[in-house]
Amino acid sequence: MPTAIVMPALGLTMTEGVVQRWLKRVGEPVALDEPLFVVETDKAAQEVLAPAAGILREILVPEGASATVESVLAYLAAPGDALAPGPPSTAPHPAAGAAPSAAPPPTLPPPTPRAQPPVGRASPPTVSPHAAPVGGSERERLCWMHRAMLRIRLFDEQIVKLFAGGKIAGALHSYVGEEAVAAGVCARLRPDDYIVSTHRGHGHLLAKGGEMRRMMAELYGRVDGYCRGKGGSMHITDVSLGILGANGIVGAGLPIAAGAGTAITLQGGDQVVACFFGDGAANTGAFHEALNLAATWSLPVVFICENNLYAQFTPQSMHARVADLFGRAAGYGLPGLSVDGNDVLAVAEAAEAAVQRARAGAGPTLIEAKTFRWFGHAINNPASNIGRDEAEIAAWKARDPIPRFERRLLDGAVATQAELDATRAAVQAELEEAIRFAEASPAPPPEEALEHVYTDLSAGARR
Ligand SMILES: Cc1ncc(C[n+]2csc(CCOP(=O)(O)OP(=O)(O)O)c2C)c(N)n1
Ligand SMILES: [Mg+2]
Repeated sequence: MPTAIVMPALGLTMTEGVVQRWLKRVGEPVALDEPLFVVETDKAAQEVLAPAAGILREILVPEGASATVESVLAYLAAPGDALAPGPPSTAPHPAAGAAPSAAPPPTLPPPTPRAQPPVGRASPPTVSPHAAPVGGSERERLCWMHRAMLRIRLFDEQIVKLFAGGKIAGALHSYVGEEAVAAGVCARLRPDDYIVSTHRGHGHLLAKGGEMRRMMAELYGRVDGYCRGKGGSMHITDVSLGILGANGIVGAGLPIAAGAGTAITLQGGDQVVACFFGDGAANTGAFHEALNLAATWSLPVVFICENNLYAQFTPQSMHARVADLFGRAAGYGLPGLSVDGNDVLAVAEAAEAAVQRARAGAGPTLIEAKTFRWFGHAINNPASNIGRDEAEIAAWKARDPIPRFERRLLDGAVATQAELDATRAAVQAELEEAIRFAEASPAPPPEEALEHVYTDLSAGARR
């Protein structure tokens, strides 16, 4: 059976696009996920990947012509089928004419396995050199996790010093101690998967493949920052990396993750949304609504509760009757589990199963990662360090996820001490370059202050 290649929807508002260029000629072999053609919309030009391997058999829409979303542009013949005579089947693509409606339906169709990427799937967003390797060897993946944790740790320790030295200002919530959660989860995500983050957003961003230099420039409030210096760590966003935003409103990320999961489902995509939030957020109404919706509609979301035992200054025993928050999943009919959030391998293993489940259309999972933050709630609020239990902090520092993992890498002969040292030195060099980059970047002009507040969805909105 030939595979129909259709015009993909590259955005929620896209109705048609122009085939700017075919990257293969009729008769040429095409590999799965190989760039096949370039689509131009009113916003950008984007490569589209082949949804299957085969031979490009027929092009129906020539270069320069436009076509509506979901209309058939070409056919790919299966490799063994390539020379079979006769026209390809003219049966419409299953999704043709079934463009998603603007409002979500009351119920979504039952989950369908998503092992095959949808026809016409757009190419993934930017693939960062810092993102977790897709494929590759197990050693590569383990070394990536080590490097990812070090990038977060060194960056975070540095920004605490920069804040103390008056170089950066504003709200600053340290993620030191919790690195294994971001690194373990992001180790199992693809570049085109999404994350939704919290007020400790810089750690998640770095783990998803963000650049230190642009994150640093953001904290310096400079134009080369991810949000042109106007977001800080608490609102950091880069959609091209799949980072749908950090959020200063506790719990507010969960419905955004459910919304993104709904969009993926309606568009027939196979991406997954990883939603990070804290133990405090697990007490908000948004947590319960999002879990219920995601379970009911089998949305491709992995909920990761970073249980660092405190919500701001309040210990968990004072804000919840239960010690294990993952048990709340049962109330909504999704699997819940708890992992040692200071063990990056345990986190990655739990994430792997949850991501696979979500990608296969089987629905969401709640992972509770028990961990601890070494600093008080907010660096900009020194009072948040007062009255902390020093013995408790020392006990958690003894379980520091980074030396623990380094020991495992050494014991398992995955890396030598010299290699671990080299990684640390490379991360340190990246950090120093990031500071130079941020300090050289100009401040945004004052007249930009009200720009980028709204999207341009309506004509009257300010861009
Ligand atoms: C809706 C809302 N309520 C209260 C706050 C004030 N606040 C900021 S962080 C925080 C605690 C969050 O705790 P948790 O979810 O456990 O995240 P953690 O800081 O431990 O990472 C609170 C109450 C807020 N930002 N938003
Ligand atoms: Mg907490």
